[in-house]
Amino acid sequence: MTTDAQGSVSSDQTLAHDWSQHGYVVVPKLLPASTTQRLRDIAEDTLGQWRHCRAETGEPGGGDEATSMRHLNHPGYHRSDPATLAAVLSGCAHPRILQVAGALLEDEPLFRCTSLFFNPVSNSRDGNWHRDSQFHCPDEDDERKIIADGGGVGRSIQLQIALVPSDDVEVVPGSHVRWDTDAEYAIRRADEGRNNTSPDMPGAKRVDLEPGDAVAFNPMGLHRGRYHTDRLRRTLMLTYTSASHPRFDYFSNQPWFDDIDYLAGVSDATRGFFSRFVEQYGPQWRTPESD
Ligand SMILES: O=C(O)CCC(=O)C(=O)O
Ligand SMILES: [Fe+2]
Repeated sequence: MTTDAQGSVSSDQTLAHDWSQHGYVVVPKLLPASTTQRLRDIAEDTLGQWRHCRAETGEPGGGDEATSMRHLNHPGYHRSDPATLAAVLSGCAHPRILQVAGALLEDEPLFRCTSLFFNPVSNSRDGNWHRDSQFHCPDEDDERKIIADGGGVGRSIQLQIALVPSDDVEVVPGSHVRWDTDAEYAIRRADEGRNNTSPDMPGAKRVDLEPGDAVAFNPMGLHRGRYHTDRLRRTLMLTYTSASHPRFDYFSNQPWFDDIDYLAGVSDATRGFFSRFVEQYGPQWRTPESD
């Protein structure tokens, strides 16, 4: 990225253009090598803890086939070294990341959650082609409507940062703003998803990332991951919504932000960024129904 103001503005415009056109953008070298390495070390340690004891439940996080975990910023993973929590939170509020997220959303980015994708220990498999909309609206007509209304463009971004080299994500460029073609539908939804791991998705594009590179994709477009035991995967995913489209659910329900010391180790700018998250969702996680 260029550092002068004008260059930076025009590259952000290109990002925003590509995002609305293709539903995804790759940002090479989004994070410096030292930050990426630090986050990789923390992710490794957090994953080890999660396998043994998931901070949210006190139970083992997942078996050998697991491929993702959420909420790496839960304080339970950082009791022995609070500096690791500050590093994760500072990563989420990294100025360059917020600049990219703001350019894509064309709005103030609101924090949503942290996730880690990793290779399983057993059961290699290619992921299911999907649109995340199919999880929110099992009714196909509702889903069609969301996509026809613009695929939620500008509402949410999933920013995946490779902590080790990765070409595990595939997308179908442009699919975020239109319904499936017959061939796509036959893979994604037909026959109750029997063909949804097909390698023959037309127009599929595999995204190649080096450590510190990122891909942001619109989860309403067609996409999938890959989970092979022999391909090391450590991808940190930071999710943001547009501040005007908040969504309260498992991902944004993070009552630990109310702990008095939770933001103690971070800069004023990082604290300011998360204060908007707490303002938005705190009233909901403080009501008994959100448990
Ligand atoms: O990166 C992956 O493995 C899949 C991610 C995905 O489908 C999602 O976060 O919506
Ligand atoms: Fe997805």
